[in-house]
Amino acid sequence: MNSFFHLTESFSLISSKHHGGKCYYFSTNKSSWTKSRDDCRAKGGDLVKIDSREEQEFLRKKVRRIMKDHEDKFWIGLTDSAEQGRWLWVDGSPLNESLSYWKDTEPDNWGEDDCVMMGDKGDRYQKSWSDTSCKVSRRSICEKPAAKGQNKTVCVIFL
Ligand SMILES: [Ca+2]
Ligand SMILES: [Ca+2]
Repeated sequence: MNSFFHLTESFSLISSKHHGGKCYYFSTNKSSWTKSRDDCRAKGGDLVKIDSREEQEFLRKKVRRIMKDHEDKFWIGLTDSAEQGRWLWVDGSPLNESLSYWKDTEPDNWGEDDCVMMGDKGDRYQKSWSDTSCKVSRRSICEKPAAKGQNKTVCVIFL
């Protein structure tokens, strides 16, 4: 795939003055959290930041469909590597507690887990995040704002 975003399903883009559209790339290869982030940035995006319940639901359902097995989870752009327990998104903003979707026993910092992955094949509920070692190779979700004229993208507008 040469293009950043390849078409895996179609979404209708609806213009809105107040909400920007977002495009996502779900990687097929697996890398560490840092390498995954570098790869997203090299493509003009970054690891995904989840800003709303709608976005969490969209991503959770999408990931559940494309996970190959229960361990096939995806990196998102959230880490506490700078300071234990202080969760920051890749843009430097702190995690909003009301928009946190940790699984029930997470985050547990087990083995000094500092990076966040999402995905649960069997989960019918909203919570799907876990902290885990940043060094493990996983698939990842890149995000960038929707641009005009992008046709072959996985883009969605949250109204
Ligand atoms: Ca940690
Ligand atoms: Ca954990």
